Amino acid sequence: MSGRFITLEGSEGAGKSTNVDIVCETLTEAGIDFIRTREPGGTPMAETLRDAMLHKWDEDVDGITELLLVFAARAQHLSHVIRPALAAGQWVVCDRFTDATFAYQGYGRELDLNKLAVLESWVQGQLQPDITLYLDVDPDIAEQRIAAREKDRMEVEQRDFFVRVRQGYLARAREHQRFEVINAGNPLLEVQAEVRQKTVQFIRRARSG
Ligand code: Z5A
Repeated sequence: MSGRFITLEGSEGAGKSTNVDIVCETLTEAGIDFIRTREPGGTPMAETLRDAMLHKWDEDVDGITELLLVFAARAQHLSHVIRPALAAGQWVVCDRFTDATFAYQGYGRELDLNKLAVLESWVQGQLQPDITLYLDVDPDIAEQRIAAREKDRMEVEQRDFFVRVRQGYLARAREHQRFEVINAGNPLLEVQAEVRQKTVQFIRRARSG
């Protein structure tokens, strides 16, 4: 069986970290050889670009700077980690990928979606995730969940920003059949059960096709 590319997406507070664990547990139980990685990041250099992007600078960070940092990190991640793993037949579980760029920089920062699409095609070529588990949650619920933790430069954005981010994800979900939208406003155990079920179904489809 060839490698498969699984991504998880969602706004902060959607429970992404918790549910990436569930996907990985399910793959392990199925005996699948996989790597777990994240964006921005995934290589030492890309992690440095992530730090630069999330750091609370004393100067305003231009939206275009933010966009290019994300794609610079992605180019490095793709060539050093994601493409080699897929070529070796491994599965890749990635915490966020380009759908996050459309949601945060495209819809959140209101940058030109056509320019994002050009960068996407330049950096990734034809490569797209095989399945994207999108954890959808109301921004007000998400805000309550992360209220106690220390916030990075993105997390301190206002509610309107996160409303647009959610609209962006839902627009991507309508456009791409690989999306599985999961109601992450439900209790954690229910969300985890659904993530497990979707992962099992995807493994079955991969094994039969
Ligand atoms: N970013 C970008 O702008 N452009 C891009 O192209 C990419 C990324 C790739 C870092 O991402 C930032 O980069 C992110 C988008 C931007 N910024 N923001 N904002 P990240 O993935 O590292 O950051 P994060 O969204 O903060 O991730 P996280 O911590 O992994 O996510 P989380 O959804 O908050 O997960 P959690 O820690 O599992 O859950 C939060 C809390 O909620 C925790 O206490 C859980 O126990 C609780 N929880 C989770 N699910 C539930 C349910 N169902 N019920 C009740 N409580 C729950």
